[in-house]
Amino acid sequence: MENKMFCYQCQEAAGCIGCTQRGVCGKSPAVAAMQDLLVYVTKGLSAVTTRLRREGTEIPPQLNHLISTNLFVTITNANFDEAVIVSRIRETLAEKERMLSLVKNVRDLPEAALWTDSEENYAAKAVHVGILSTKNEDIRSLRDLITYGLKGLAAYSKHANALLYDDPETDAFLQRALAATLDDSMDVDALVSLTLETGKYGVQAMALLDKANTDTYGNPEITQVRLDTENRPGILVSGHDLRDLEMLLEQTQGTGVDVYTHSEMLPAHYYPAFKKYPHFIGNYGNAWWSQREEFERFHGPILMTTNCIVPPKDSYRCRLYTTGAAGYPGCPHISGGSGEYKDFSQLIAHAKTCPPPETLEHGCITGGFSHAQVLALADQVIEAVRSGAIRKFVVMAGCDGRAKSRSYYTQFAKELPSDTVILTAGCAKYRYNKLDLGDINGIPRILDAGQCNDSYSLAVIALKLKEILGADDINALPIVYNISWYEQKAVIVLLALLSLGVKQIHLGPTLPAFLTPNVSKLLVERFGLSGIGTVEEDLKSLIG
Ligand code: FSO
Ligand code: SF4
Repeated sequence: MENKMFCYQCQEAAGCIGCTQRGVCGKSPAVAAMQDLLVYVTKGLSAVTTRLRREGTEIPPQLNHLISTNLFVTITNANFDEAVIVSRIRETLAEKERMLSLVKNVRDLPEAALWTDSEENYAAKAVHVGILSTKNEDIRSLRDLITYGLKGLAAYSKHANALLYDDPETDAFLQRALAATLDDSMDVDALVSLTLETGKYGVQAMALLDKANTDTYGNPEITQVRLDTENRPGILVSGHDLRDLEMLLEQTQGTGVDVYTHSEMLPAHYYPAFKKYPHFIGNYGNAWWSQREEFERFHGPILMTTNCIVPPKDSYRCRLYTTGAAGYPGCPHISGGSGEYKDFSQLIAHAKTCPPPETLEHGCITGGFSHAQVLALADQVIEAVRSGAIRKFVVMAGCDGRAKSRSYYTQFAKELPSDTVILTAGCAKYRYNKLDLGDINGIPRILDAGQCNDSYSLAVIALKLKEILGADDINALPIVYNISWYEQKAVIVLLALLSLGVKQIHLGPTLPAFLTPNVSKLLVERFGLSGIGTVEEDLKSLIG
């Protein structure tokens, strides 16, 4: 087995260049190779489905789901289980062969659409289909920017699919764009257009998920979430999948087992539908990267519904369960596809044998400021803007991460002038959501809209403000953007904002390693995208 790897898809890529030995995330070269091959065969299948659509053949929803889930599996910190990835490659190749037999004209299909082989040759093939197989650096950079944006888009589609919401138009785009990254006739200009189109469909995917979540669970509302614990055994739910949480809450009712959220699951508390469960206690811990200490002290089973998994310590490895696109070798996986019932009885029985969680914190945090809630307060908000009580909104959405340099965001939040309000979404919030920044005429200075996909809510709020204030340009609003990123869902959020015309976004703590100087220059010139500087410099340039 070839032991080299190259991965640069997340913000923690080694040396801001790429991981070549073992991922900073813990990904092994063997898993990296199988992820590369899974992306390759998924692109091949997408080239086939795209050709079939052109020929008038309908693509079944299960195939769209297979493609989205494949991409989700390869997102940073989602799935470390080589056997699972290999079985997905096998299934994808089988589906691809079946679909290929329906194609009337196979001329000019890319090699990935035609390749198939047996499992013993996967490793040898993977060596030739990784990131570095595209030789021109700028083309590679744009292909990867699109591919990573599509991974984020696929993740959001999969969550919507879990609630039985589908958008065949977005699926068709995703597959067409994946196929286009194999197309050598796509030059820099064509790939730049496709990048923006990816952002446009990113907005559409986030809108679909917003609709799925709010139709199913109601509109998030202002909520105080407990940070302490009860004296009963508990299950901790992490990741982003609300449907998984719902099934677990149903099944734990009356069992004496409590349920707590972790990291990106915190916003579940804001939905009316989850408030009816008295055993849904509160939020435990912080952003994904501090899980090794926090999971140890939780004492009960932990359910990872998506990323971000950190390779577990032995002390709690047997308590870590995965489901959906998430996976970790040796940790039990709860099966069940979109729309299927998942049986969590194993976790519940396990929880009953565990001591209650150790309390990490006391008090509450407030959240639930999604678009419907903010629009319900529109009069109050507009009055505060018109009177000058609110000078600026600062969008600080995105992800958190391990890097020490991310203390910048805590400092930035602390030093923002008292007439500014932070709009946040995603796990980035944990850098400042427990600070007491007070309020402006009753409007809290930190408004948490929800998970990273709820950045869509922030865009809806911006567009509504534009309408009410009669601004002719989204960039004329008193809103500035200081976004932090980590993995590929943040890439689709960024592309979505660019496609909505947002300019002068600050992105940190470092710019993506997959942007070449030429592609960075292009983003700077066209969109005014920039990295971060010191807190003082950025306060000056963003707030004035
Ligand atoms: Fe964070 Fe992880 Fe939501 Fe990401 S928990 S880093 S952008 O998966 O998806 O914000
Ligand atoms: Fe490295 Fe990030 Fe890739 Fe993991 S996902 S191997 S940390 S670049």
